Amino acid sequence: MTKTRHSHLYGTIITTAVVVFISIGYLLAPWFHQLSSVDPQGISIAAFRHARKQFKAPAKNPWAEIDEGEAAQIHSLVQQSVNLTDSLNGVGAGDKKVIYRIETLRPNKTDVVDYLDNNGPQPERWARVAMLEFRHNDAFNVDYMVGPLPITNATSMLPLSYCYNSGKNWVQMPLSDGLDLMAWALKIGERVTDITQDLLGATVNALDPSDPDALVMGWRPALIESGRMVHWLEFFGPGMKSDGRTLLPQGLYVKFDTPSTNHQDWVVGQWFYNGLLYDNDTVLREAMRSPTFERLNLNHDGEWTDTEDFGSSMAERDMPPPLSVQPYGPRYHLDRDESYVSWMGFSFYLSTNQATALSLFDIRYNSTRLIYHLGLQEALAHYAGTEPLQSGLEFLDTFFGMGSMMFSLVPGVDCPGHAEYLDMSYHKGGKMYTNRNAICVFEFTSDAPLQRHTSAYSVSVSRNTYLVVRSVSTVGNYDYTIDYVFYLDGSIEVKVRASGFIFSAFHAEPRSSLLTRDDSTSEYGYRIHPAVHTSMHDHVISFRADFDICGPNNTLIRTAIEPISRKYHWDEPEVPGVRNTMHMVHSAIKHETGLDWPTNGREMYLITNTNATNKWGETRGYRILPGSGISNPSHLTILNSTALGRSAAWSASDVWILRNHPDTEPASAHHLNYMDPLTPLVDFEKMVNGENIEDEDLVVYFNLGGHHVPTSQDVPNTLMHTSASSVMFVPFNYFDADVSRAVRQGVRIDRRPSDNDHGTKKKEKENGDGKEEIKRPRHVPRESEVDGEVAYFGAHYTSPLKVEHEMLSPDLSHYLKERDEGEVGGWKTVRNHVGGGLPGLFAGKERGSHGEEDGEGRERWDW
Ligand SMILES: *[C@@H]1O[C@H](CO)[C@@H](O)[C@H](O)[C@H]1NC(C)=O
Ligand SMILES: *[C@@H]1O[C@H](CO)[C@@H](O)[C@H](O)[C@H]1NC(C)=O
Ligand SMILES: *[C@@H]1O[C@H](CO)[C@@H](O)[C@H](O)[C@H]1NC(C)=O
Ligand SMILES: *[C@@H]1O[C@H](CO)[C@@H](O)[C@H](O)[C@H]1NC(C)=O
Ligand SMILES: *[C@@H]1O[C@H](CO)[C@@H](O)[C@H](O)[C@H]1NC(C)=O
Ligand SMILES: *[C@@H]1O[C@H](CO)[C@@H](O)[C@H](O)[C@H]1NC(C)=O
Ligand SMILES: *[C@@H]1O[C@H](CO)[C@@H](O)[C@H](O)[C@H]1NC(C)=O
Ligand SMILES: *[C@@H]1O[C@H](CO)[C@@H](O)[C@H](O)[C@H]1NC(C)=O
Ligand SMILES: [Cu+2]
Repeated sequence: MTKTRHSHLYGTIITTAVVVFISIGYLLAPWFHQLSSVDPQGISIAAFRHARKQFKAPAKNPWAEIDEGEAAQIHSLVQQSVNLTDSLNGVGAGDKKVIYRIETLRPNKTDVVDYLDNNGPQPERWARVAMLEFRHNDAFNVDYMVGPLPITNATSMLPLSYCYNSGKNWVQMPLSDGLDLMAWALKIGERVTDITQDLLGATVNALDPSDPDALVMGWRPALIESGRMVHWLEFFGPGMKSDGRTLLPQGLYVKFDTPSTNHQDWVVGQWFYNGLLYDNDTVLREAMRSPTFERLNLNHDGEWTDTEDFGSSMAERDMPPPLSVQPYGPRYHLDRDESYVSWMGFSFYLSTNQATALSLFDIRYNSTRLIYHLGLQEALAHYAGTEPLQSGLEFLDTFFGMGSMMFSLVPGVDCPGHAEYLDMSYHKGGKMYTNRNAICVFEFTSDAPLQRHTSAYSVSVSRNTYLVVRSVSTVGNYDYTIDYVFYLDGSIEVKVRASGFIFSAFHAEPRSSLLTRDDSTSEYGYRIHPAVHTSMHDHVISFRADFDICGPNNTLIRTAIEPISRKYHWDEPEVPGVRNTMHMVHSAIKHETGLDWPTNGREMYLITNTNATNKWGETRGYRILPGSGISNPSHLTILNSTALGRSAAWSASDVWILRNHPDTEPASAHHLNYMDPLTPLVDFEKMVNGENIEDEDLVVYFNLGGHHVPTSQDVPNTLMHTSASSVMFVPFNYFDADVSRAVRQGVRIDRRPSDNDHGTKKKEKENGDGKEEIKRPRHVPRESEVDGEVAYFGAHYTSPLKVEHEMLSPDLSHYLKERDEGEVGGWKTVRNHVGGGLPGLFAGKERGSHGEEDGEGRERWDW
C-alpha cells in the first residue's frame, strides 16, 4: 500500500523534468525573461564557465596516487626482483612472498616545496610496496620503496623504514590472513551446534555463509604479541537485512589461542555464558544439563534493526524538503587531472591513501601557503564493558582501510544535487580498484548569515557560503563522514560525523524474567532491547596539520584569559584597593607537548610566525579551536589502555604540538599498528621527545571524536547531529582585516530619509569604506532595478531560472553500476569491494566475496 503510494509519487517527480525557480528579483521585476539559461548574466557566466573548464593546476600533483600503468610496471619489476630481496635479517630464507599493496610513497616536503615554490625539479615518484612474506610458521608484512618511477635501470627496490621510528620495515602478522581465522571460527561454531541450538536457537552454517538464519562469529583480539594472538569470539546474528549484525550479539563466547600461523598449534579455550567461564564445551554441556542452569533471553533480529520505517504515515513526509540549487554551475575551479581545487582565494591539492583516506596538500590562501598537509591519520574506537568481547574491544580503523572503504556517495543526499564527484583508485592484491564518486566537492550556503548589522535606517546582511570536500569511510558497522570546510574569512574546518550501527553488548538476563530495571548494569551503557545493551566507547580520530604560517618557522603561543585583581590609579577614591577584572597572558610553548582543550575556553592556542606581522604590527597567526560540533572533541578516557599498548599514544591528549620532521615523521600512526601494539612501526610517544619548538617547522596533531554512550536513540543507527565533532583554524591577526568582505554576497538596504535627491550618493560617500571597488559585481547590476536603496553586493539572481530536476533528485539508477562494455548502453551491478562486514572481524557472512586472490587462485582475506 505505502510502497504503491511511494512509487506513484516518484513517478510524478520524474515526469516533471524541469522545475522553474523564480527569484526575488523576478518578483520585483515587472518583466519576464524567456525561460532560458541565458539571462542578463549569461555572457559573463559563460566566460566564467569557459575559464573553469580551462582551469589547470599550477603544477603536477606530487601526491597523486599510483595509476594502473605504474602499478603494472612495479608489479612486474617486483616479481622479477623479489626473490633477490631478503630484508628480514635473521628470519631465514623466504618461503613465499605476495605483493599486497602498491601505493604512492609521498615525496619529501623539502623536494615538493622546492618544486612548488622555487621552480625546482619535479620530485621523484616513488611507490610504497607492501609484501606479505611467509617464513616457516610466521607471516610478515614488509614495506619496500620502489623508485624512481617510471621504471628505468635507475629504479631500485629498497626496504622502507626511514619514515617509521621503530627502525623496522616489517610487522609480524599474528595470522597469515583473516580467512584462516574465519574458517576456524566457523569450525568451532559447528562443533557446538547442540549447544547453540539450545542456548541461542540457531546454529552456524559453514556451508552456506549467506544463510539468513545461521549464526556468525564476531571477534576481538585479547592479546597480540610477537606472532601470538589470543582471540575472544562471540556468536552474532547475521543481520542480513539491514546489516545490523553488531546489534545482534548472542551472549555465548569462546576464547581461541593462535600461538603461530600453524593450525596445529591452535587451541580452543574457555567458553563464557551468563557470567561464568567453562573450561571447554564438554564442561558447558554438563552444566546445561543441570536443572538450575539459567538460559538467557534471546536476541533476535527483526524490524527493530531496520534503518527505515516505510510504514510511517506522518503527512509532512509526503512532500520533499527544501534543497540547495546551483543554476549557473559551480564557482570553484577543479582540475580533475591534478585533483586541484581553487575557491575564493583558497587552493589545495587532494591526495588519497588506502589506509588514511583523503588528505589535502599545499593549502593556500591568496597564493600563500597556510598548511602543507592536512589529513586523517587514524580512527580509534575504544570500548569498555562487562563481557569478554566489549571489555577489551578496540579498533584502529585505518587497519581496515579507511581509504579503500571510501565508498560511492549518494548524489543528492550525501552531498547536494549540485556537487561534483571524484573517484578513489587503489591497487591491492594485484588489482586496481576504483571507488566511483568517493569524494564530493560543493559550495553550500548556510541557513544563517556570516555577517549582519541593523542600524537605525539600514541593514546589511551577508550570506555564509562555504566550500566542502567530503568523503565517507564505512568501516564495518560505522560510517565516518569527513569534511574539510573552507570559509570566506580564511577559516578552515575539519569535521567528522559518525553514523551506522553501534557495536552493542549482550544483556544477560534469564529468559524467564520480565524486563526489569537493573541499576547494576548501567555502568557501561543502557539497555536498548530485551537482550541488548549499549557499550560506552571513546572515538578518538587523529588528524595531522602541518602548518606553515608565513613560512615554515612557526611558534605556538598560548594566550590565557585570566582573572586578575589590579589597582588602577584612576579608580580612587571611589574604588579603594584593587579592581577585580581580567587580562591576557601570552606565552610561547617551548617544547613538544600534548595539550587539552582548556575548560571554559580560557586559553587560545595560536600558531604564529613571530617574524611576520600584519599592517598593525601584530604577529600573524591562526587560532586552533574546537569547531561547530556537539562539544569539545575528546581524548581517550582510558589511561594506558591495556589493549592499545604503544599503538596509539596520540589518543591521550586533544592537541599535540611537535617539531616537524616531515620526511622521517610524516604520520602519527601506521595502519598496521593494530597488529603490533607493543612494538608498532610508528610509536607516537617516541615522536614527543621534548624538542624545542620555538621558531621551528611545526606540526599539529589534533583529535576529533567524542565519548559515545549510545542510548535507545542510537537504535537502529547513531545520528550524525549528535555524533559530530570538529576543529577549526581561524585567522588570528593573520590579515589586516576580515578578508571575507571582499567575496561576501548579500544585501544592504538603506532607508535613510533623504533630505535631497542625492541622498543615496551622499550615503555612499559617507561610507567610504573601500566597498566601492569590491561590490562591483562582474555581471549583475549592483543595485536592484526596483529600488536604488537596495544594494546587492556580489551577484544575485534576477531572472527566472531553469533548475534541472537532476539537481534536486539526481538519477540514482546507476548507483553501484558500471557501463557494461559487452552491451550497448547496458549497465551491470558492481559491488563495494570491501562491503558488508568488517574483514577479519565477522566470520560467516559473505565468505570469499570480499576476499582477494593471492595469485594462485586461492582466496585470501585482506588483512
Ligand atoms: C627469481 O625467480 C624466478 C622464478 O621464480 C626465476 O626465474 C629467477 O631466476 C629468480 N631470480 C633469481 C636471481 O633468483
Ligand atoms: C625522504 O627523505 C628521507 C630522509 O632524508 C630519505 O631517506 C628518503 O629516501 C626520501 N624519500 C623520498 C621518497 O625521496
Ligand atoms: C641505463 O640505460 C641507459 C640506456 O637505456 C644506459 O645508457 C645507461 O648507461 C644505463 N645506466 C646504468 C646505470 O646502467
Ligand atoms: C574439559 O575440561 C575439564 C575440566 O578442566 C577437563 O577435566 C577435561 O579433560 C576437558 N575435556 C577436554 C575434552 O578437553
Ligand atoms: C594577497 O597577496 C597580495 C600579494 O602578496 C597582497 O598584496 C595582498 O594584500 C594579499 N591580500 C590579502 C587579503 O591578504
Ligand atoms: C627558519 O629558522 C632556521 C633556524 O632555526 C633558519 O635557519 C631558517 O633560515 C629559517 N627559515 C626561514 C624561511 O625563515
Ligand atoms: C602502561 O601499562 C604497561 C603494562 O600494562 C606498563 O608496563 C607501563 O609501565 C604502563 N605505563 C604507564 C605510564 O603507566
Ligand atoms: C626572521 O626573518 C629574518 C629576516 O627576514 C631571518 O633572517 C630569520 O632567520 C628569521 N627568523 C626566523 C626564526 O625565522
Ligand atoms: Cu560510537
